[in-house]
Amino acid sequence: MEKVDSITKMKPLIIAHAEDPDGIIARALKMRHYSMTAGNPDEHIFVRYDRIVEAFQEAATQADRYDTIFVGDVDLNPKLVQAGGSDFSLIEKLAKGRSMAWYDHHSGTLKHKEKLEQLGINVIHHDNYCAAMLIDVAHGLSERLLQRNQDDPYEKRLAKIAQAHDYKNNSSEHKNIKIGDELEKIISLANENLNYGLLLDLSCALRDEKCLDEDFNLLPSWQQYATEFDRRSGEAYQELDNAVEISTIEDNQVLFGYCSPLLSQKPGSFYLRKQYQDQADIFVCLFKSPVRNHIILTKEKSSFPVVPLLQSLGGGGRGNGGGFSLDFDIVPVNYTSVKEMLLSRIEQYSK
Ligand SMILES: [Mn+2]
Repeated sequence: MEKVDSITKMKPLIIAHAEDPDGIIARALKMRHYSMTAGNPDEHIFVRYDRIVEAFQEAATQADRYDTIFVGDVDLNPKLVQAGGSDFSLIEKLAKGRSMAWYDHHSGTLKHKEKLEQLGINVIHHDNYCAAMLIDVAHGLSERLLQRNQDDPYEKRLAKIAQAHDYKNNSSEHKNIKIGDELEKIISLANENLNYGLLLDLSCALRDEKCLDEDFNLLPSWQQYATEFDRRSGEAYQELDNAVEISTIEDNQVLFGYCSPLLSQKPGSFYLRKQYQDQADIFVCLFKSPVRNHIILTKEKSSFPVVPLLQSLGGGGRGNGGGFSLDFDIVPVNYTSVKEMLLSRIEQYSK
């Protein structure tokens, strides 16, 4: 037993966002750096925003077996701050007596940077660089300090894919964005039914260079998932189009869509913003069960305070969008009341 424990202690516990390429690539980069060979599920916490507190509680139960914890691409939102009874108590429990680093680009993490640092957490935050890029830069720096100046082109490319995908706009079509879109199809398919095993397999395949070929196209064993997404997504996008409703609040046109969990989180919401950019200013994408985190985006140059609005709902984000969670499923019988609640909140923040 003791021997197993001492081996385990050398590996970090990785807590990273589970719902987009940045979070998955951030995990793969950490796994590569620490030569985490086996895909041991105990070493991995996959964070969905609608289950963020549960994810960090699970991390706290595992934490005794680790002396190092990494958090990647997770917004320290009000729900997470308040988890554990009093403000920061769950985070404090995780950080106590361990080395902990938090790589991120979200507003909530920046807002609480000082508090995290007081708890001994090393916060690596930048508004303009995604978590995977921050991790890649940090790894490059530590390699140089050890005078092992070996830039790894594969890792650099993965970080660039995450970066391009996370900062894409409606009009760009860079190859790295397209690769990110393909990865996102697999990630969305996995999240549709909380398939954390598939997310771990994907992270391991990215670590092992077994997901993409030398031109960074998906290898057949992974392409099959993207193909399945494509086969089913047409109907889901059509269903989303059929549900679109637009309301006027103050000077803003507010669009609502009711979306299949297959298109969680960015595929559905980004589709609405792109498809209806001439008809609305604010885009609310509400998801069907089991997804309980819902996305609100604004137009790219909008001055509407979308992140503060989301934070008032316990959620958060960065730039022109983010999400908030409800502790119940949105179903046809409560859809209208959720919509009314959001419209009144949007009205408050429009003034
Ligand atoms: Mn992310």
